Amino acid sequence: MKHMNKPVILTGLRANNNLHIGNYLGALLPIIDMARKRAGEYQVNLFVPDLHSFTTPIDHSALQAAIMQNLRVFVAAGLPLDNPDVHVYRQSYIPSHSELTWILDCFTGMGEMNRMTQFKDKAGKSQEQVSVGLFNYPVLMAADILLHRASYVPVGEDQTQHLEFTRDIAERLNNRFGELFVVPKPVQEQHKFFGKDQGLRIRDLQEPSKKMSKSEDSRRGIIYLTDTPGQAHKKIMSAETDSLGKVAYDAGTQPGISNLLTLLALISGRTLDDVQNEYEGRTQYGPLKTALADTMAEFLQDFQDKLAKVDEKSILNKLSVSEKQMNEQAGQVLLSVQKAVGLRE
Ligand code: AQP
Repeated sequence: MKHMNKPVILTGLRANNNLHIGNYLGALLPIIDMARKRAGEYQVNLFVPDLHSFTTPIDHSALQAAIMQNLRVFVAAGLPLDNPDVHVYRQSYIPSHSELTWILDCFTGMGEMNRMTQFKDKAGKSQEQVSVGLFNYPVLMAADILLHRASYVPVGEDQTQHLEFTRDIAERLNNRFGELFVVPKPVQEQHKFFGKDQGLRIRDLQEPSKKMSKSEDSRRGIIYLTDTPGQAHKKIMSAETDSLGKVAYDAGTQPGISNLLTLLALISGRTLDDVQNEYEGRTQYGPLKTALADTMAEFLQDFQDKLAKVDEKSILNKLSVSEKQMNEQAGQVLLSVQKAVGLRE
């Protein structure tokens, strides 16, 4: 199979816990929007990075179910499985991901990985078991992107540094060995492509100074896609705000309120400007919370109705086609790298 010539948009979501609204808005919605609206112009790869799933400790007996749940979420969120330009796969079913990671590892400096702030954050949280896998995972992420020649990678703001690293390592090997990799677009260009000014960071509702995160304990601060509409409503109504008593968008001084404005805009499909015009300057926070809580409850009801109707058989069929195609496509890139570094004739 020849390389497909369409630019590739790619993203993945770990199956290590229930997905939350930050995962949905930061990574899933942008790629699914592209898959639905601009089908034909791009190749769209949405995958489950199952090898990434246990960089932090998990219940391994639940991994298979979590992988299938992620795939069902992709479909409920609108991924068009019948589009031949859309590919859905599990990372560990494409062994080239692991092989390229090893090769890239040997061209990556310890210092580079040491600078990754996400590692520092996560290692700080799970002191007891910080694995080499967690330290190394940006390299696996780079392999995920480079093997499929992806130009656009919708991810949340927390992954920006890893994307920069992917560009660096791709350029490093291209400079040394010739044009092996498509270098993903610079981050600002990516934001523009997905219609944003900057990377998205949805914040924890209880601790708005932090990002909403799957592995946080503060379950009251996280809206899971599997929360009942009633649970989500309650969480939003009890979201932490501030005592300034005036609605304004300023993530520095009013992170809680800014988070609610951002969520309302994204969930209702309105622009942030529009939502700001409606709420800024108001002295009560209740109406903003109620509007978001109602909109979120409606969104979750609709999403979960769709999730209940997802047909697993169509997912399994798609996986078997995509995994075969992606093994061929990724295998070609891996072979060119193996030749460049002297592993193959
Ligand atoms: N709060 C967030 N706001 C916007 N985007 C976010 N993402 C994660 N949190 C937010 C994006 O979702 C994708 C999922 O990546 P992942 O499954 O590899 O998980 P992660 O990056 O480790 O983040 P999580 O889901 O919150 O898990 P933990 O608890 O491990 O930190 C990525 O594109 C990410 O940017």
